[in-house]
This record gives sequence, C-alpha cells and structure tokens, in this order.
Amino acid sequence: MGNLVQQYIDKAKAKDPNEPEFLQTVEEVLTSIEPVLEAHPEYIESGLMDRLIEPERIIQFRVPWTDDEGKPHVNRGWRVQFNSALGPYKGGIRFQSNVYVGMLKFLAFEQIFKNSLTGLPIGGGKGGSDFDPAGKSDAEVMRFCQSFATELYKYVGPNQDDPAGDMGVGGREIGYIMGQYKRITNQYDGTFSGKGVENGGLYGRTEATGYGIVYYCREMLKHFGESLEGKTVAISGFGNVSWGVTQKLNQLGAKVITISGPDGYIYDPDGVTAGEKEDYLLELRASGKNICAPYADKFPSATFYPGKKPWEVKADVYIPSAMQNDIHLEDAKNMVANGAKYLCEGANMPTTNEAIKYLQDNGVVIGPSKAANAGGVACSCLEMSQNAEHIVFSAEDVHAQLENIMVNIFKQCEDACAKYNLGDNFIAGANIAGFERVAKAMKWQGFV
Ligand code: 2IT
Repeated sequence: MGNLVQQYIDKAKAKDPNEPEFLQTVEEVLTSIEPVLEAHPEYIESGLMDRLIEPERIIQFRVPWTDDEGKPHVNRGWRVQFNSALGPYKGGIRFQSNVYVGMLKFLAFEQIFKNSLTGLPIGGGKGGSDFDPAGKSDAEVMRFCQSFATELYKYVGPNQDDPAGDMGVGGREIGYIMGQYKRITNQYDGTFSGKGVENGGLYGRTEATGYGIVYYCREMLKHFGESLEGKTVAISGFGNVSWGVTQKLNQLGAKVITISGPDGYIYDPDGVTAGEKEDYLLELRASGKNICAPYADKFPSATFYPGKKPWEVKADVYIPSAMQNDIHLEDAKNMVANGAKYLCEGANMPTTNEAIKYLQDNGVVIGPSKAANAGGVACSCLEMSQNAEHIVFSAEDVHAQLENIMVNIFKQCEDACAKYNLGDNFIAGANIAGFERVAKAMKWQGFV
C-alpha cells in the first residue's frame, strides 16, 4: 500500500481509535481505490478524500421507554448521515445490544459505495439503537419504536433521509416507526422503506436482498463459465437475508446445506429445500429466540453443531448472510483446505481483511457485500419512487428491475477490474466503481 492512502487511514485511526469496524472498512476501501487516486490527483488536492471519510452529520439521542411492568429504560439512538453527494441519505436502522456509533459509521460508510453501485440517486446513511429486541413483547417493541421515532422524525424526510430496516428491524418495527412519524408530521410521504405493502411498502422488498445476492453470485459464476445449478452452498444466518438467498438458490437448482445462528450451525446434506424447510426459517426468526438448533429437532436429515461456524463444511459456494466479521482467518483456512472457489458476501463486511487476503492469495474469488447485497437498498429506492409517484409497482416488475440492477452492478465490477488491470479482484472493482460516481458528484458540488 502506498503513501497516497495510508495518510488517510492513519488520520482515521488517530481520530477514532475505538471504532475498529469503521477503520476496517476505511482501510479496505481506500487501499483498493489507490489506482484511481493515482489517475486523479485532484481528489487529494481538493480535500475530497478528507471529506469522504468524515460523516456529514451524526445525530445521537436518548430513547426513554417503559417495559410491560412499567419499569423505565433508557437506550441510545443514532442516525449517521454520512454522504449525500448522490441523493438523500439512505440506509437501514439496526437494533442490537452491541450497536454503537462506530458500528453505524462502518455501515453508513459501506452504504455510500453500495448505494452508488445501484446507479440510483441515494446517498449513504445508517442508524440504530443499542436496544435489544430479543424477548421483548410486541407492546414493548411498539413503545420503543414510537419513542425512537419521536426524536428521529426531526432529521428524516423523503428528500432528506430515508431509513429502512436492518438487523432487529423488520416490517413490524418500520410500521411502528412510520406510524409515529406520520402522527407527528401529518405526512404520508414515504420517508421509510421496508414497510408492509399495506403501508405503502413495495411488493418484492422482503426477498430483494437475498434474491439480489444470488443474482450477483450467478453473474460472478457466469464470468468463469459456471452456473449455480447443482452447486452446494454453505450459508450463515437464518434471518431475512438467508431466507431470500435460500429461496432463490432453490429456484436456480442449487442446494443450501448449512444455516447458522449465534448458538451454532445446522448441516443438512439433503438441503434446506423449497417448501416446509424454507418456510421454517421464517418461523425460527419469528420465534424471537435467535437460535437455529430447533431446525435439527424438526428435520431428521439435519445435524446441529453447537458453538461452531459453517465454514468448516465443504461446499462449492459460501454465502455469509448473518453479520460483520463472521469469517476470520482460521475460517478462511478451513475453506481453502476444503477446496473453496467462490465466496459471495451477503451480510455487510462479513470477512475480516486478514481473511480476505488469505482467500485471495489462495485463488478464492470473492463477491463483495457492497455489490452483492445492494439489491435490498436498490428496491428500497424503488419503494421511495413508488411512494413519490403515488402508485404501486407489481412484484413481477420489481423482480425484473432488481435482476437488471444486479446484472449491471456485476458488470460495473467487471469493467472496473478490466480498466485497472485488477484480474478477478471484484472487491477492488466494486470499491472503485462505487467511489468514482461519488467522487465525481462531490467534485461538482464544490468544497462542502
Ligand atoms: O444494509 C443494507 O443495505 C440495508 N440494511 C438496507 C438499507 C435500505 O435502505 O434499504
């Protein structure tokens, strides 16, 4: 790595030494865009790079709420409005006990480039709270969401910032948040996406992230003259993304042989097939227990491995669809020992930089999350568009648009790799293609 980007990585480290996930993504992105900076010294001279790694705005607020016994609780809420060069801030809201500002900065930073790759007019943002939804009653979740929205409403709007869901935030939570927003503002304006279809939500949004990942993976395999048909796929997670990935893989003739949770992983050599098994993922998630072990009690073909990760299983393709930093160096070593060829990232930043390097050095092709999981946010933008036009898109229309967008995203990665002689380094290709669009927009908007 040359001095060109190291200075910015060092600056970020000096400013926020306690935000490891944010520093990790800054290092990953900046390292790979170095060839662009060599070709465009003006991006450095104009202070564009300093601005790129500094959020435009971070809002932190108090979220007081009472549980069903009347006991008071106080959580923290945030919205990171990182970059609005391409459009209104756009990105999910995460509710999880380990959420802190550094995690949301990492997610918002990734979101800038992801949203850019969609080709749609959306900037990068992310929000959330350290509220843990596990085990909370529906009434408690509603009171929490209403309190969260009572503060958040001041900073969001259809042309300002449009949040959606993320881990711990699905259609139910978005419904409560938009309900309170509407009550306060008296505006039915599509400020939130990932809504239920009765609330102005988009047909096809629920499966969009998972389907998009599989479309990207399909394009990546096609690049090497291969197809998903007949391939075994090891995935992690069992939530919304994993469910969508599983459904589309089943449709394309692949076999999902693992899922996982915080409690361990499930190996099902017969596959998480369409129908009962696929639907059971939704049931598992809705149980609110956040464990996958019951799958093995229900389906005798499956075995549960407590406390372990699915990366020790031999598979043709690996799709981490759970959370950040799921694949560490030792997992990467297991994969390579098992002859891994393809890793397509479903979750945001699921692979550590060390693991990425090891996998790439050993010939594993990686589909980066910023590109592969952009189908979710792309469809959120279609939802914004649907709301702004006061119309309803059909599921068929959404699925077709999503497929086009994902094919185009892979092509951008491929083209950037060709332009900068990067071989099959689609991580660098995605970062470069995402960055170039943002950088041009920032340049035209002046030193702001
Ligand atoms: O990580 C993501 O891209 C999301 N959680 C979806 C963001 C969105 O605004 O739909």
